[in-house]
Amino acid sequence: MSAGLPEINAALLQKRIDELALITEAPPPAVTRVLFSDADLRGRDYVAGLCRSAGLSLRVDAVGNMFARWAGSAPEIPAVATGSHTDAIPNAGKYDGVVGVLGGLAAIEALQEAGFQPMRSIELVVFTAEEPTRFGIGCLGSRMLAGAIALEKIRGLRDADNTTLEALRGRAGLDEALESVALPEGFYSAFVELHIEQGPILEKEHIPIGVVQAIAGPSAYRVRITGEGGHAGAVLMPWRHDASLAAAELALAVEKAALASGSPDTGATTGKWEIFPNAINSVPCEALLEIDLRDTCLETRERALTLMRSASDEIAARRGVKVVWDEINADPPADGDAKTMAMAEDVAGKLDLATMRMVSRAYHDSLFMARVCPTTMIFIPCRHGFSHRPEEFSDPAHIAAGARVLAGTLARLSHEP
Ligand code: HGY
Ligand code: MN
Ligand code: MN
Repeated sequence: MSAGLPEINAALLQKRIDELALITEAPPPAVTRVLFSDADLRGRDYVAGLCRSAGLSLRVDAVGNMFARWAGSAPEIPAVATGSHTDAIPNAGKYDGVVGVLGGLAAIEALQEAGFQPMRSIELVVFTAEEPTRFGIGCLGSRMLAGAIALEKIRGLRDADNTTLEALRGRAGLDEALESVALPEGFYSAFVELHIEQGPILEKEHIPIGVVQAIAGPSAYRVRITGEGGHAGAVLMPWRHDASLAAAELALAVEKAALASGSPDTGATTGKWEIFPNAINSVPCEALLEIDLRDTCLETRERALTLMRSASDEIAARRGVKVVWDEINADPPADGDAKTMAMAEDVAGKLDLATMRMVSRAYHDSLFMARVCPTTMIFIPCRHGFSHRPEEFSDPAHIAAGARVLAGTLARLSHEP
């Protein structure tokens, strides 16, 4: 073990990433595993099987978060946790989330094989629904673990087919009370998540390890625009109240507001559009938009939102349409824990791996785990920064290096008093 740190079985880790990628609703190389879909459930089973073979004890909570624990010599004190997610948005890649789950397992197995004996137990967490695809809200599982969402809001969640979370989790055989999900105070002593950067910086700088000092705070809004429909020929242009054109103007205003926020970290996307009746010869009477707005700074995020809302009011008045905004979620940013960041940097240094401190503009389960315990993330490069697309790629050597730094960090944290 050079630098006293175990080697990762990089080939086995890559093989598992490739195997999990074939459990998908979409034709490979795309990966799609939406919460509680057949692929999502099979993906969870695949990971659970690997965890059992590694001798970890498994627990699944009422909303599907999965916990695989390696008992330490002091099982009664708070454990150290790592993990990420295996769900994937439509037409995604095979590394987002998966690197943190399978890389976390590989780190535990490497420590086991090296004869390491943890004092604090080490627990791998597979968070349910990090992606917002099913219900429009991200980090559902980690949000609930942190007690960061009201249970009546959870019970009110419905997907596009009007299916409730309750019905879906019941079908997945999860019938414990939702009240049992939130973790008790002090349940974990620290959390470290391994993840691809989902941006181009590490690759550009030729740096193999990023240590995340801040995670952008996400917010999401559902906007319903109601105009007047009618015949595409008979309704003359000056008489129209076309909901889709109001939506188009609003989407451009969303982009303009993000660019005018005063912060380079403001990101705004109108990623979901539905037009009704969506017929070529009918003036659209309704438009439903979902807007994703995020920033590392709450103040500039709020500034962008204020600009969007005033543009929305102006468009509604000028076009004679009704615009209703519903907030889906609005979460504060999170900071990386200084001690845990320094520990990960020290481990990387012992492995002669250069590091850089980073901001994550993608959100992660770490955003909510930071409310539960000291948290940081370890980033690895991904090619051209591509993510949330089938071309997503991370070099097996980078994945193994990230898992090795994670193994060393978990080992240190497990012996922290
Ligand atoms: O959208 C995000 O930042 C994450 O990938 N769910
Ligand atoms: Mn993602
Ligand atoms: Mn992710």
